[in-house]
Parts: sequence; C-alpha cells; structure tokens
Amino acid sequence: MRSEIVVDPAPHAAWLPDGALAAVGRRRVALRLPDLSGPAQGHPRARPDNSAEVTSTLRTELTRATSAHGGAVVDPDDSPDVLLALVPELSGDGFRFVRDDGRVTVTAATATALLHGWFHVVRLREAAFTGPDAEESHAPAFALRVLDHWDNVDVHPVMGQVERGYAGGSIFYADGRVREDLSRVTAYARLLAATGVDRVCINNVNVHAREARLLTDDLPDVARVAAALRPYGVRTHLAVSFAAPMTLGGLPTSDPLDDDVRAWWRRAAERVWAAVPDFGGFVVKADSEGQPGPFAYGRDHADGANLLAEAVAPHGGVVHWRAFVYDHTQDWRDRSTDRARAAYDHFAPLDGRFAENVVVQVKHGPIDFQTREAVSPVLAGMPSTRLALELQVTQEYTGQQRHACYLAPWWSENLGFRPWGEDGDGTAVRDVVAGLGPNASAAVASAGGGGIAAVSNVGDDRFWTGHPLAQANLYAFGRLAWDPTLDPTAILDEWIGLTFAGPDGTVHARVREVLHAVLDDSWRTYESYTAPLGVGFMVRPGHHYGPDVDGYEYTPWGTYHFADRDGVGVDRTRATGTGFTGQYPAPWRDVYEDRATCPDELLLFFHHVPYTHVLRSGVTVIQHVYDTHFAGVERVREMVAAWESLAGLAPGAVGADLHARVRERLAEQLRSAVEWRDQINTYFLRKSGVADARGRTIY
Ligand code: GCV
Repeated sequence: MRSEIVVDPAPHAAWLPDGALAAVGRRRVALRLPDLSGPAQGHPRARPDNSAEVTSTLRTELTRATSAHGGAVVDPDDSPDVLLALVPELSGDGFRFVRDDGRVTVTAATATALLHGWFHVVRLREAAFTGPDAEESHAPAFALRVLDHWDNVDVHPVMGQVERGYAGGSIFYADGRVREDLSRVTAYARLLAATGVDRVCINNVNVHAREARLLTDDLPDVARVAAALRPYGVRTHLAVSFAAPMTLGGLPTSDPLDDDVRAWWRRAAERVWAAVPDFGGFVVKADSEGQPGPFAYGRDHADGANLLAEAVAPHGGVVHWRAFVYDHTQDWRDRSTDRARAAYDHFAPLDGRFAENVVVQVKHGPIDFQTREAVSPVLAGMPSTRLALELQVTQEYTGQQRHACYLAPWWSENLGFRPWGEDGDGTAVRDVVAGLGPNASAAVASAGGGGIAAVSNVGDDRFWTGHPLAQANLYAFGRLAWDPTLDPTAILDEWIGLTFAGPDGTVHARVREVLHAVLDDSWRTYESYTAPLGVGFMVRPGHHYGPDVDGYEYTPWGTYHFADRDGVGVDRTRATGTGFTGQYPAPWRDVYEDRATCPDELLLFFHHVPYTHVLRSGVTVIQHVYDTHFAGVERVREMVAAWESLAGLAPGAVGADLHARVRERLAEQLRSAVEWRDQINTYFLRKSGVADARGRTIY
C-alpha cells in the first residue's frame, strides 16, 4: 500500500459499497405496491411523500443490489426471500419487519418509510435472514431529523465555500451558483436515507447577500436541489435572513409586527411551496453574531419566529429558530456577563409564546459545540416549546477532520443526560426533544417535540468528509437521529461492517479490530490532549485549529478560562460566580454548585479552583492536566501504529487511497497532539510553578 496509490476519481461509496448489499443482493426480492393510479382510492397516506419518485428509487435499489450479487427481482407472489410491501392502510413513519423461517417481509405506510425498511435489511446484512423468527416495529424517535449545511453559494472571503467545512467545496454550489450536475446530491440523499435523516437545510445560517437570494431569484435552482434529494425521501429546507423583506423586498422595515412585512413573508412562502411542493421550512439565526433579527425593532425572538411560522403554516412548514444567541461584543473585563447564561436568559422567559410550527433549536451545550461542556439548561427550561437538539458533525472544535474523533459517545452522553437527575422518572434529553419531557404541553407532545439537527461534515471531497473515518460521525448522527438509545460502539461496528464490506459482504477481522482501536475512544483521547476538565476554547482564534491557551482570553467573545498563578476555571456558581448553576433544575443546580460534587470533567466549566485542588479522581488539577496531555499523545501514537498494521493486508481489505489518506491525517493528528501537549503543559507549568510529579519534559 505504500507505493503507486491510484486515486479513484469517483466519490467514495461510504457505507453503501456494493459489498454492503451482498446479503440482500444474493436473494430473490420483491416489491408490492398498491395501485396508485387514479384518485387516492381510500389510501390518503399513499401519496404525501412523493411516492412516485421514492417507489421508483425502491425499484432501482432492488435491481442494483440483485444484479450486483446474482439475486433476482421477482413477483411478490413468487415466494420472495425479501418482500417489501407498501400498505397505505398502515400509519406512521416507521416500518414493520417480520422474519419467518428465514424470509423477510417489510411493510410500511409510505414509500419513504419502506425505503428506510429496505436499508434496515441492508444494514443487518446476513443477520437479516439468519436470526430466529421475529416481528418488530421500527419508528424514528424524532419526527424531524435534519442536517444543516453551512454552505455558501459564493466563496466567502474568510469562511470559504463551506463555513467550518473541512471536506473541500460544497456538493450544492460551485462558481457562485447551484451546480449543474447534482448527482452527488442524490448520492448523498441515498447515504442519508440509509441512516434515517430525512431533511437537509442547504445553505449557511449566516445568510449573506448572495445566499439570501435562494429564497427568491434562485428558486428554480433550489427546486433542482430538492428534486435531487427527493428520490430518497429527503426534504429541502432553506436558511433565511430576517432582513429579507428589506434586502430582497425593498420594504423600509423587517419589523415582525408590521403588516407589510407579514404579507411579504406570506408571499415568499407561497412562491417557495409553488416551486417545491414538499419543501420543509426555514432555519433562522437571528440576533446572533451579527445576523439581523427582531431586536432591532424592540421585538423578541417569539415575535420573530412567529412571523415566519405564520407564513409557512398554510403549507405545513416548520421554522427552526436557533437559540444560539449571546453577546459577541462583550468586554472581557466584565465579569458579570456569562455567555453560558445567554440562551436560557433570552429564551426560557418566552416559553409558551412560540407558534406550534416553531422549533427552537438548541446547541447541546451552553457555549458552542466544545469537546466537553455541560448540557444546555434550555433543554429543561421550555416545556411548552418544541425543542430540537443541535449537534455539530463537522469537527470545528474537535480536530477539523484532520484528527480522528468519533463523536457518537459524546452525542450519546448529551442525548442520555437526565436534566432532572438520575433518581427521577428517567426522562432524558432525548425524551424532551421527542416531546416527552415532564410538563410538556399538549401541543409539544402531539407534535412529537422538535427532534434533532446537526451541522453536516460533508463536502465535495472524494471521501465526502476529508478524513475518511469522519464518515463514521455522519453515519452515527443519522442512526442516533432515528434511535437515540443506540450504543455508539455498536453503531461504529455497523458502520465498519458496511463501509469495509468486501465484494462478498464480509469485513477482514483485523480491519474491524483496528477501526475499533482507532475510533472507539478517540473523542476522549482528543479531550485528553486538548481541553482539560471542561475548560474549553483554548484554540487559535478565528479558524479554531490547534492550541492557543490565551487566544480568546482578552477578546469580546465571552469564552474565557481565567487562568492565573493560583488557579483556573470559570466560577459559574450562585454563591460567588455568574449564577449559571441556577438555570438547572434540581439536583444539577446543587451538584454543579458544589466543587465536591461537581463531576471532574466539568469542574473548570463551573468553578475557578486552585491548581492544587484535589479532584474526585484523587489527583490534583495540575497533575491531571499534565497526566492527560502526556497520555493523550501516547494514545495517538497507538492509533498511528494500529493503522500502520493494516498496511500489509491484502489489497482491497482497506482501499489503498483510503489507507493513505488516513495515514496522512493521523500523522497530522500526532504532530498536533504533541503541539497541544507541549503548549498546554508549558503554559500551566509557567502559570502555576508546580512541577510535574513524574518529572517529564515540559518546556
Ligand atoms: C455559522 C460558531 C461557529 C460559526 C457558526 C456559529 C453558529 O460560532 O464558529 O462559524 O456560524 O457557531 O452556530 O451559528
């Protein structure tokens, strides 16, 4: 694998190589569809999801799998091994899976649900047929499962084509417009359908002048993108600018209570749905990091969100309104302002005021997608609002797809966090965003909450995600969006089984072992050589790659660690700090308040402590910093060695170009980890004057 690597120009097959289809593709498969010609014929649910496009996709998928592996598409009455049946009399977005004596039947109410059922069978591979007889119902935990793209139409002078994108250009845009060839977009929709994601917002939430026009002049192009996503049941959303009535409509105001503004948005929505009948809705970042919003008119976020909600409601659309609102022009000398408090302070008082088709989209943590931070208290503070959890698949703060960092364990911790404590009824964040939180209003419960959203990590790179192993994050997000209780290691195993399937559908045992060795704990490894004990944001300003301990310390961004000669961390207690702990319900408001009970991994997020403070683990803060940074680098060395051990395997066990790309990324990860270790350790040695108890080299 070391010499003459031939790079295949075609996009990598990710988790759907032909080999992944071997088990179904070897068999006799059939599709049973009701007669949908003519009027609805008493099957009102047979049509809402563009069943014509998706059923045609199903036919293509069956043919593709069987022709690659020697099976056949047969008549549904000819005793197929796999029968997919669209049964409009059923209901819901899920599917039924029945295995009877090795034969599989999947039934669903809609073509999209049936497609998800097909990919379920694909994912199970041979196990779909070999297990004991079974009758199972599968349904997505969340009604809305969205990937947000921070893609710009124009290349932005600072942020580039894809803001926080680490995988080349955009799959949607090139040369300042929507691409002519959108086949890559359809291939993307296929990958998403195989995980469970069913909606994509196709442009950046920072809506610049060019991107704003997607809503108006560029609608025909948006319709082309929607047509490229639709065959796989994926619906299109747009991020819109709150100032659009002025910038696009020529009105003198964007005041949400102004009648002309309301009429403008209603007309805009009518035009969008006329062009894209299955359009999903709008995503809005308002009054945040310079984006326009309702504050300019003395209005609040509920006024702003409800304005758009009213416009999209007649079309069944939703508004994802982001809660990422804070003061980014803070004076670092001002110790009373705490960015962590901002989202709750702005949004919790508005609970109950948002329209039923508004989803307030909340970043998992109160700061900004850090490697480690507390879970946002907003998620426990708005029972009468549909809330969505927002995650970041693109690795802005977690190694930018140069570092292998499998994030599913981190997302899983957030989804499984119990805002009302371990002793309560067990309600977790995943329940809240499914509309099942305590005191959820009837409207929130009946809508099934607001679901889940994440920033995509995909670009026009051959491997989709720059770092080939970052594909696992995209896959895992989709699987957790469907079922947030899945075990991250099991998801990874599933991803390996599909992605590295050879032509016969099997994976080389050593490949599986090495991928687990590299990825299973990679998020904790990344945490260990970067951000100790929840401190966060010690990154280089602007691009956010690599260490710069004081990079943000004296800036307006509100992201400080307050290290001095005596100690480090942010005092967010009620007793002596910013009072942020008070935004949590019991027991967390007290658990976090007290250093003695605060979990070690969040200690510096909640407390300013002396370097000699002894952690619950028994070591001092300063020794923990040294130990984890040394250990983290050693873990990366092991990852490099594990990956190298694959080099001698038979060609094809891992593609040569994939192996080479990962090798190159791991080399950078090791270089960067050493840099992190040495800068962090040196900084804290110089600040504290406390030597490493084990006498290792610090500069
Ligand atoms: C799209 C962070 C990122 C920004 C991003 C912002 C957001 O601050 O650095 O690039 O802007 O989050 O989530 O809106």
